[in-house]
Amino acid sequence: MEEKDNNKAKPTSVDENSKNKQLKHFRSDGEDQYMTTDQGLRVNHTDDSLKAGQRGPTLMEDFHFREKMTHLDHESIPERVVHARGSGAHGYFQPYDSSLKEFTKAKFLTDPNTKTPVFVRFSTVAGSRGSADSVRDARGFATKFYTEEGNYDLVANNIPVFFIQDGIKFPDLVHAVKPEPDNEMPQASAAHDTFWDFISLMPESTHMIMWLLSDRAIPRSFRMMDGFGVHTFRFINEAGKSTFVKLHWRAMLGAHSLVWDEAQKLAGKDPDWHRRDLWEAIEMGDYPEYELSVQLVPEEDEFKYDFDLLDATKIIPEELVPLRPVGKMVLNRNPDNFFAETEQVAFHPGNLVPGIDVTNDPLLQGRLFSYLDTQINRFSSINFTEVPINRPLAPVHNHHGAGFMKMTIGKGKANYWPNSIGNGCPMMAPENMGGYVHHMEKVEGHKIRARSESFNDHYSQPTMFWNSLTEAEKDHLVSAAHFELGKVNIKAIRERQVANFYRVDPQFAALVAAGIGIKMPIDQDSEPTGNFVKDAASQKISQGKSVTESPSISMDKDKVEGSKSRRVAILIEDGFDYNEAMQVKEALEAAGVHAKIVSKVQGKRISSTGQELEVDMSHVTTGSVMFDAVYIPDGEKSVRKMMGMGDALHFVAEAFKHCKPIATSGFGINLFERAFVVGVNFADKESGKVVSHTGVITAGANADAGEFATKFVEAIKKHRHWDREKTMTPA
Ligand code: HDE
Repeated sequence: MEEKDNNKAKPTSVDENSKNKQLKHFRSDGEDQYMTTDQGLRVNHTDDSLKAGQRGPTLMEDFHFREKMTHLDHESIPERVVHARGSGAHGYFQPYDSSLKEFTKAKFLTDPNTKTPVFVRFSTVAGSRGSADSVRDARGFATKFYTEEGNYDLVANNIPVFFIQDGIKFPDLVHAVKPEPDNEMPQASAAHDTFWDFISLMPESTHMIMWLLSDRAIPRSFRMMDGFGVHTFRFINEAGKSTFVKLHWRAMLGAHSLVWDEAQKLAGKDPDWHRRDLWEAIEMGDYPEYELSVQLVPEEDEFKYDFDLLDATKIIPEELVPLRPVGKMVLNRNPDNFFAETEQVAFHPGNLVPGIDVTNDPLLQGRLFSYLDTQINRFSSINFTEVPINRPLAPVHNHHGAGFMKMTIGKGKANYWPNSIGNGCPMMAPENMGGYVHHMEKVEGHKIRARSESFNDHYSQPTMFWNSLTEAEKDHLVSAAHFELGKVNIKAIRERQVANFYRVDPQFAALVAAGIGIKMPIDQDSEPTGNFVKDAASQKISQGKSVTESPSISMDKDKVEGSKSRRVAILIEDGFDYNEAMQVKEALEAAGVHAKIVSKVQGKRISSTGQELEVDMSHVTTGSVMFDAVYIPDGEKSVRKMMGMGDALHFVAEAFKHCKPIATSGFGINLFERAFVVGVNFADKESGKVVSHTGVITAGANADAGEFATKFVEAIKKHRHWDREKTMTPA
């Protein structure tokens, strides 16, 4: 067929607002409008059904009642089989420069003048739609880029490796981690027998398990976690040259975590913790930002490493291939409607644009089938791509047929290719007109159901992971293992997992064993399961490059410090020191910190000098776990009241236990003492000194409030003060 060159065939131009403008056509807010039926008929009465007599039965002919009720009855769709619990936001992505052109022809990655609209959905993996946000789990971090060349989806997680190496094991993994089939327990938790039974029989999961037991699996906020494409993909440049690539999001606020005790309490105090944090941050203008960076590996280096680039249980340590920054994503708009946008958004790692292609990673290959398939289950229709949030900005023309809820009205007779009746349209796009051409790769081999031996080393990288952590991070990981395996009833499973950990590091295994009733030494004879095959690739890989430690793995060593958008509770009762409280509050706000006044009950509190201050939250509605730091202003009467108040003492003791910055001055130091703030140097109560020790800031009654506030902000910037864990007595 002859190609047609007309204006319609030109690529759409996309800017930051393009998706918003497209969505505008679908929005309806009902403001100043009459209520109508779905047929547009104005409704005159919606409080009573149509009856045969005032006390008579409802009539079948009440079309308004039937329509209203039927809608409610059909208001749900199947939740995602995994990643059911999620939260979304709109924003844009912009590359820093065009330097990536050398490697990829993807325009949205190489044109610094284009802000490509994005929609991001963050999620947990195991829990149902209504489960708590703060559970221990990997987090999904899926981004849809509405590029001028079509939608590109980067469907990532906040952990750079995965449990399994081949997609065919995914159903087993998901069954094992989900609530057990007989009693549907536990919800949103991997701490149960079936999960650890499977994991302990799957040595390839060991690396992911190390990450899952680490603080990465309990992020402080979606805004404070990194994202990883996990698989090795390919970039393709204009000349058709391929380069292997790993894609990473780095949170500009740094990656920070909760502590486990806090995470569990948050699940009760505020199950929407991450969702609320994301929503409020965007509403307040604290837009979450992430830097996209890549690790590039030339094709010639495919076999240079001692792991296989196609094995999704391995990272490429940054020490071997450094991160190269590409651009920045900003999330600046909350959705208008959760269901229409966040629930209906449908991602697929196979949504690619020219310049990006997949590899033979067998996990990725499995995903390429699953995502489209699962959307058809969720939407009961192949036409989910026409739902506003999923529509590309690039025009869509093809001969796809009908199906449930077809929105587009295809014109003309020719719904097949080739055709002459429709002038050969829509036509094929040559590569230089944006037509997607798959990278040509030579593939040869026996048809075989097996795993390459180059995937066979399950322990070197978990050992590297362990070696890379700080002492505090190691402690947290061991405690996490005590919790997760402590909930496993069958001792043989616990033993088997300890045996796996022994291969990672004998000392680590011993620390875990000591907390879960397993005696060391354990039997070391069991061989990893799996069906491994030696192939050419594995022969070459065994000579490769590796590192035994990768500091960038550690959140603590790689810490980005900052106070912006942190939350501080200011605890007061009547008689607080107004001047000091206001000075500190202003200093906090100047540092981008959000301060909330917390008191026993809501209403106004009166200071020692007669000023009134409105309370934001009462003790029953909040808790220390909902804040990053706590401050108690001086004021003898206020402090004395709190010293006799369990809620206030618990607030301070718990924040201290969770290694958060806590600050007080003058008489407030008495409160700290009563709240068992121990192992810490305090300022002399009557002095003019400020003392900052392990994130506990105390000031004498005559100290300078400015200096006090500055030291407090410095401590907040550090996030958590893990050094405190060694000295304190738990509250
Ligand atoms: Fe997914 N995954 N996955 N996954 N995944 C889904 O698709 C699947 C994997 C990820 O916010 C499902 O629409 C298979 C790795 C995210 O809507 C499903 C395999 C990574 C989301 C599915 C994997 C992910 C999903 C469920 C192994 C990180 C949420 C609902 C072969 C790189 C997207 C849906 C959203 C969702 C399949 C492994 C990330 C069933 C078969 C590795 C962020 O299709």
